[in-house]
Amino acid sequence: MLSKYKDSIVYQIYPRSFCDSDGDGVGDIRGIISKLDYISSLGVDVIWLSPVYKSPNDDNGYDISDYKDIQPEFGTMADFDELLAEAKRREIKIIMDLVINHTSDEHEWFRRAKAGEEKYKNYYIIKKGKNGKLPNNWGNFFAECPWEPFGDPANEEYYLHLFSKKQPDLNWYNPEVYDEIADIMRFWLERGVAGFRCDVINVIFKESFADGEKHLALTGKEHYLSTEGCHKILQSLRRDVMDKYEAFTVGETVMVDIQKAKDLTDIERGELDMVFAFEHMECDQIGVKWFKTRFKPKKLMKILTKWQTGLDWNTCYLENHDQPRSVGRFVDSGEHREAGAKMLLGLLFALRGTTYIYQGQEIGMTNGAFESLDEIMDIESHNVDKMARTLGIINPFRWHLIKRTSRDNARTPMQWSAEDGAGFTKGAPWLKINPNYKTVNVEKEESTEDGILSFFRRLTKLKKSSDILRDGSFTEVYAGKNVYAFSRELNGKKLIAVCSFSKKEVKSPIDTSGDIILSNYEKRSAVGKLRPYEFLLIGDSREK
Ligand code: ISL
Repeated sequence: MLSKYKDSIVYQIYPRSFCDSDGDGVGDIRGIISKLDYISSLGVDVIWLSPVYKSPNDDNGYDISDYKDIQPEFGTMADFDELLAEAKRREIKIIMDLVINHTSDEHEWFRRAKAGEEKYKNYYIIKKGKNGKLPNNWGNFFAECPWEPFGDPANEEYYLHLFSKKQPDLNWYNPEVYDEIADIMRFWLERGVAGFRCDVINVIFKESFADGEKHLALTGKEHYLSTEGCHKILQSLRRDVMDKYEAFTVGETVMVDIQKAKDLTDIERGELDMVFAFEHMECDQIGVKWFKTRFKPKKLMKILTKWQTGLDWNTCYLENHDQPRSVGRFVDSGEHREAGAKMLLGLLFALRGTTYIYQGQEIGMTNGAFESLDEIMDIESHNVDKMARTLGIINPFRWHLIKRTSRDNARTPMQWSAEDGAGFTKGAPWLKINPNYKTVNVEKEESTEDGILSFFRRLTKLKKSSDILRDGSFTEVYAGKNVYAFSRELNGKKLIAVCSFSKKEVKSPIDTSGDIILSNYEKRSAVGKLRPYEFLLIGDSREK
């Protein structure tokens, strides 16, 4: 299965922030259609669409109230069908986000459960408290208690929500839940969707509801991370649904190690095509993701090498809608933004695996320029603020923590041009546009021959045409304080990627004298030197 999508380059769209066609300040499907030529010009061939289903929007669409309908702000089912058809015309496939750990509390199933229908109560995880105590001591992903009273408090019943209160977890012990979800998947595959990015898929099956070992966050996780029950469900979904449509699946798998990732993608077992692992995204955190530490490039290199050598096929990504932007996080967003953004893109494409790009990454967009919590919409950030308050963390520190980690950093509207509204909207944007849109935007990049965008296009072309980049093995050549170098090798031919993470010129620890296949600087550097954030892809002349 893997081979079919292995060579794809995937572009993630966060519909709310991509392009607003009707001036209501919210991106929509017609906006996406209007940008398909642009997307096609990037050289990508799959779009991963974050949720567009009907939703009360507590978690921007990851709380679904109707899996078979489109969020009215985003358009209609007819718009969606047109998007599929127009994408197909350009040979672009679309994968949807499949959120099946939980629904919205406004989904009909949950409403009927609340109204007392036993059938639907059994769709969710509802447990009795014990003598005024909660059913267990678990934690939750959004920094709150995962148990919320279900119905009359006197009954001492609680429903489980690993995310927000408005995202009750589904009961995957119930075969009817399985049938409903399989039916929803068929519904979209029949329409022409190519597959799914499966949201937090490795937490769906809770093996036990016993108290968990105490952790700083997510106490109880050992009872639901990548359980045997989850493997079984994935195998059945593949057999009953996915294989029938030759559909593609990439799982968002939180806290997986290499062995778990191998199990989840093992061809014999037949579960997922590939997984998003998070270890490299955790290289600049202490314990939980809201507590950041100084970024040390060597730590990132170590994790990348570990996964490149440990797992045969990785998903290569540095950004998505849940993570701060890579520019500003792994490289400086100031003077050397352009060189840094290009180096990170070069690194991504040179790694072995399927490349995933998040909207705006191709022009080096930076973190949101938020000034206070009032400007942040993300529910997770607001919950973290509450939690930090209860821990007695005072304000300049709370804001510092949220400003750096908020998911809204990556959700600011796409910067298309320097005109008002950044070419994203003619109305009032739902989230503050980064004021740097005047200088960081697609239109400007299009008019610059050697900008980030043209570098990106060269990379997609190269990745598609180079067998070594697509299939070659990975070997680390050097991983120092600021310089990462690795080779890709196939049939005796070799390419070496050199990435400098330093904003100053440094001595090159490795020989860079071979043929330069691609670089983020116009001219060759002086022998033995690497300029700020220099990226080099070198062909080994001895192998030629
Ligand atoms: O901590 C994380 C990874 O280690 C998270 O960023 C994690 O990816 C996330 O909490 C799970 O994300 C997904 O499910 C959420 C939704 O809010 C996110 O946007 C989605 O990507 C609940 O559906």
